[in-house]
Amino acid sequence: MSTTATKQQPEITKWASKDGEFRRQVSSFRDFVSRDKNARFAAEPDRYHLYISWACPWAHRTAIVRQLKGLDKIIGLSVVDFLLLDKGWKFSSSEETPGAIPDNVNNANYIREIYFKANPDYEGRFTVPVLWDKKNATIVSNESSEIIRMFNEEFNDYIDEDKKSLNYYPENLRKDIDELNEWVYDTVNNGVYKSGFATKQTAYENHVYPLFKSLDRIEKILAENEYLVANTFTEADIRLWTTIVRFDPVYVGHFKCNLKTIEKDYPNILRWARQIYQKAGVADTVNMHHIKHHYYESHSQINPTGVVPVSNGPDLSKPIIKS
Ligand SMILES: N[C@@H](CCC(=O)N[C@@H](CS)C(=O)NCC(=O)O)C(=O)O
Repeated sequence: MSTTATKQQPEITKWASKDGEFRRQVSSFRDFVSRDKNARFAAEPDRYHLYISWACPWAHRTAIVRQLKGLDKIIGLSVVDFLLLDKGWKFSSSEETPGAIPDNVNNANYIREIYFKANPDYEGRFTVPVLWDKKNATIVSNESSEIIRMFNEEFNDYIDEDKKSLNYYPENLRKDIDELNEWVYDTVNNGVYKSGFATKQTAYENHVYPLFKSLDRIEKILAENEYLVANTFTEADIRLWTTIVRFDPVYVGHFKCNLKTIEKDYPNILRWARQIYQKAGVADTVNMHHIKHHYYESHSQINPTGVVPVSNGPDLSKPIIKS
């Protein structure tokens, strides 16, 4: 057994604290890729590699921005198996698990090996996404909200001309985007997890009602606007969207977020979700098999039978009806 395997790590199977509340760990690698050529992590083509899970909503954000900005040509991608079991995220071949992409950079079998390569004393959780720097052989960042900001701007010298002007965090909208991100993160992106992983009734109810209050608030915004902030497609939309895509097929049932559904009760959120799904490249980042099988087969404390429901949620490829 390797030394890394004997380290004390938080148990993957235990999601909630004693009080029944789920608390997400703060990401620990927080460096930034910079367009400045002298920076430690300077932007360069074929230097950085992105590790994701198609199932994970946080990793999904990074896959979307990589695709929209045309960074797929200069930033490599590995995709873990959808099953998250005791040793954490694992790599599989695409024959074993269609949609998986093995690690051809570090040749790891598990994501944890990448964390230990970057820091042999690492004691946190082994989460995706991970942005890896091949030159320094280390992790730049494991925080999706910061990886999408790097992808948005720092690689512009190396991408196609038509993609350079795409800016999902424009200077003049930053304050409004930040403000919206804050409550959407707390009550929606993380709200579904806090509801679903709660192990006490009060903990669950403390999060499920605010979640739907926020969805109602979002529905109102989208009744009058095409996008969340200033009628402009921004990172605020991308960050919320990965949760909405998973909402009906997974969170309604698996996480007990069942006061309403997107398909039946939120026509404007549905219209907006279709609009984003139909942007070039975005549909390629949605792997509903990985999404459903991850949640329903990995969280045995919630779904011990591992049976996966049949519906994929609303058909997002349908023509958009504007109300
Ligand atoms: N703050 C992180 C959160 C990432 C995260 O929690 N990823 C989950 C998957 S959805 C994960 O990898 N969990 C594995 C674990 O906690 O063991 C981000 O936004 O990048």
